[in-house]
Amino acid sequence: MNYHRALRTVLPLLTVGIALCAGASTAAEAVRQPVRLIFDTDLGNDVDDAMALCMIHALADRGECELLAVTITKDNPYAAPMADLLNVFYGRSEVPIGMVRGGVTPQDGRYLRQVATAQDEGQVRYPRKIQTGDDAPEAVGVLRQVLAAQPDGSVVLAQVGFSTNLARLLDSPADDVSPLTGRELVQRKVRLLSAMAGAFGESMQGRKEYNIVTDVEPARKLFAQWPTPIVASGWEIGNAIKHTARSMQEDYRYVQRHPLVEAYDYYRGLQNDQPTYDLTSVLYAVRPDRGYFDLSPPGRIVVEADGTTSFREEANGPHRYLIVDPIQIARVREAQEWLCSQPPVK
Ligand SMILES: [Ca+2]
Repeated sequence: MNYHRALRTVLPLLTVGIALCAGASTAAEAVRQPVRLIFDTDLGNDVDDAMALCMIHALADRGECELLAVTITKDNPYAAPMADLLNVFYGRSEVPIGMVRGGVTPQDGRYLRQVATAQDEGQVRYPRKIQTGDDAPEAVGVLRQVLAAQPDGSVVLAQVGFSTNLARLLDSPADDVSPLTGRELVQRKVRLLSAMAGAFGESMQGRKEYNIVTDVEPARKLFAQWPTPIVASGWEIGNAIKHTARSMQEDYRYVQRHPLVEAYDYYRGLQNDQPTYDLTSVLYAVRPDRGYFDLSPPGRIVVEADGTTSFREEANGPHRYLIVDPIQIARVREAQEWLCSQPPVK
């Protein structure tokens, strides 16, 4: 083969190669973009919401996600202050916080008031901007405002409490913030809903999962009408992956007092392991392709009137649920413990 013939043979291959490389690097750039994340939580009913929020801040410090807003479905005056003091602790006091009005579970729970009002020598132990839930704007308005400002198809929502806020968002009409209805806004802006909700698999049949059964009608609406893919982390996932007491005892020594350790101690006790329901939804939302979880086939999750959840396979169905094997359980536990206990960059 003479030189020119060789060149004629090689050049198209080179061109294809360069194009492939360019494509690959564009894809890699896209992967490196932080996940635009909204965290919707019933913070205060269990301590895993607080753990999940700490994990989000660690992932944000690593450039893996951007926390756009925290919206709250627990209607207690100390829930928003708790979210705020964690945001301040991790150097993100600017994150908008939206509060449900007329929501469920108004009771204090075991740690919100204690951590929010803790004092040292007459000074509040964990500074915050929000003194009570009334200081925070209503959640649906916050969701509409934040979503309207984001690029199309870019937002991931992690819902780890009740479906109150997101069901109301679907019903929200066009307003000054956006000419789109809530449903249209979600369809336009949201890429994925990662939800801690339900219980799946044969051994879970008939189980009424807390996030669903505590506010069942919004949950029924959400799973019937939400216009983007949903990946659910069922009760069985977080229950199988226990955060160890040892991590809470040993991994937070970078600071004298840590609001998460205090909350954990009030809620669970530092001698006890803790299921990681909400953490798994956040981990999947930000790192969906790291092999931490397997996914069910596509299908449809249906919430029954009694709060049980069922799943039926359906080609191109919009819903899936997480599955873990023993090796994944160990990997996820380790990742979650490191992320939760990662010192703030601020
Ligand atoms: Ca929760």
